[in-house]
Amino acid sequence: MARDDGERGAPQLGGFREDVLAGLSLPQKSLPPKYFYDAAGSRLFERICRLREYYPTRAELALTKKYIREISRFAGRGCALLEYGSGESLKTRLLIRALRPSAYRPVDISAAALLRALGRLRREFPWLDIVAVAGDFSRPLEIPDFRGRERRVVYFPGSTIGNLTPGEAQAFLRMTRGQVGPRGAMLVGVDLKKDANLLHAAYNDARGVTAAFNLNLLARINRELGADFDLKRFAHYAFYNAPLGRIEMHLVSLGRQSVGVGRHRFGFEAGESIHTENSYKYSVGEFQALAGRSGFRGEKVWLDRKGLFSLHGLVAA
Ligand code: AVJ
Repeated sequence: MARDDGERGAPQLGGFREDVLAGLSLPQKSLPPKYFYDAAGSRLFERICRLREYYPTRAELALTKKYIREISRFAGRGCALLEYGSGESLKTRLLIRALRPSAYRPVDISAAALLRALGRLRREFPWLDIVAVAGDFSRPLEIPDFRGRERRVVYFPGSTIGNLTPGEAQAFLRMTRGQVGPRGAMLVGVDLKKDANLLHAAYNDARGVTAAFNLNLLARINRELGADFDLKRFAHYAFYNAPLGRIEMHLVSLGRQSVGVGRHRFGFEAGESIHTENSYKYSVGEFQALAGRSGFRGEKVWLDRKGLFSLHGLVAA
């Protein structure tokens, strides 16, 4: 299990406190989206996935169901399966049923979400060798018993890769290419470029669940780092930045104010924002080109019926 990022005390390189202090000190204040997923945030994200406006989850599930046989054939039955950002592992259950992997290694930053999923998976697949890894996959992680004789396949669904800049995504794919080796493969879920109004609605739902998810980051900083963010004085703001091909989420200060985080203070002008997330969207060609610069070759791509979401089958080049 990975170390506790919420731990108080001695500064840790890249820990929650250090990342928050560093992010709030930047000219454009920003916070890493991986910190959304404490227990409350993971539950809010699961609610987002059920929203009418949030099409990615449904589209990816639909295409996975529709093409499950082809997807399994691509990955190869009996492979060793590593999953990044497994969360609820909903689509994974379909995949495991069809693929019958020899081993399954779910990795997620939220130990709470991982534990909930783990109980279910163990009950549903008593024959499967599962070791869960709670950790941050933005850095190389030691995965127990992953390098056997079987073909190694990494499953990275949900368009989590959209949180990375294209440069970071390329580095991440390169690292994964090293992990799966020359016979390995990768299945990556990637949200597609589409009408900006549809994108906008998906990140500005009528019920305000996405707003609550975004604001929970400040609540978490209050809870874990002894900060005094007034949640009523920040507002959720999400828009599609077309030139950069990404949704940006921000928390906008509703007035001039100052916020304490431990012994530190941060000033906010009215309208000043904290950039909390990027969610990059790719055309099929754009993503295949990115994979091609990362030691992979795009061999397969599956889309849902409406062409909203893509699942890429990449093989080591
Ligand atoms: C989990 C990163 C894929 O970018 O759509 C959902 C997170 N943020 N609504 C996304 C998210 C706001 C989601 N990812």
